[in-house]
Amino acid sequence: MKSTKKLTIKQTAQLIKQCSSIALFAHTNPDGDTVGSCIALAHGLKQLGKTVEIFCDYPITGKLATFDEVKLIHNQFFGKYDLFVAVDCGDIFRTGEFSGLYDSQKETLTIDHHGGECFSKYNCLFQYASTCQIVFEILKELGVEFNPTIATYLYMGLCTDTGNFSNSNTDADSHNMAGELINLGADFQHINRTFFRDIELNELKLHARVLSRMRTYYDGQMILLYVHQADIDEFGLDNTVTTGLVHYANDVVTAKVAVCVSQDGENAYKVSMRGKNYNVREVCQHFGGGGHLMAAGCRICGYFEDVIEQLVRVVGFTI
Ligand SMILES: [Mn+2]
Repeated sequence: MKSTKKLTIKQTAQLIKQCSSIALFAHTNPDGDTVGSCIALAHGLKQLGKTVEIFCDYPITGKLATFDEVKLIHNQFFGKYDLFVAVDCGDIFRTGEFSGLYDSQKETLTIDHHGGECFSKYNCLFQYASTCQIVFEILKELGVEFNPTIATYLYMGLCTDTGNFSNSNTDADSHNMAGELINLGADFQHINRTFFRDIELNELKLHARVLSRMRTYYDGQMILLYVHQADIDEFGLDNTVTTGLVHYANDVVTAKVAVCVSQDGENAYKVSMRGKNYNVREVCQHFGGGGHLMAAGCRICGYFEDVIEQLVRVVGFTI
């Protein structure tokens, strides 16, 4: 068993100060928080004269790929570093293909907000809404001079991990940090538009189709949307487009349980559920899935109409 240590922000800054070359690892299947945190950190640390490289085992695609600085992120590992940092990773497997490499290093540091285990030698863990909030404090402690680029990438993580300041993890701290970042020149309008408004025409067409055939049960307390593979193929999209569809259903005033069923192979369906004062985890556990009380998922095999019927019946036990 390796010895692990939890660090304060001050201790983390001291550790970083002692290192001249640093490798940052964004998590696999990267999101705005891991990418924003890594890029902001890299900028700040380079300012202090350090050699910094960012690695991610996964290609950066979609909206994240529209940002110039993501070109700084490498897919293949190279070089020698004094410190290896896992950014926004709740466990070592989030470093993906780099987990073996990471685990074999002596000097490792996790910077994360998921409330996970200490898997590095040093662990800077705080239960904030985003890792970017921890990075902001570390950079302040290091005396980094903030510029609009650093502020914009920190805002990217803050804004995406809080669901544009609407998820339950949003608090006064996240709003205060947003204010500070805007004062530092963060381009918050560009971030908001890119992540929360911009949509491809064909994706919107898919949404229109999915919404037009919405099904409702139990006097509108259960709202169900579904996507077939053929719909996705017809519009030339990939399967990531189904993420977020469930919110449409959840936004219906009468909805207690929102369901999005999307095809995931032949006779197999991925089910994403949201609840409003309704335990959707219990429903998903019934089908071998899991998640949070109000946001859960599962995978069900069978013919489409049978899958729907089972879902409606199981929700019927508790609604
Ligand atoms: Mn995060």
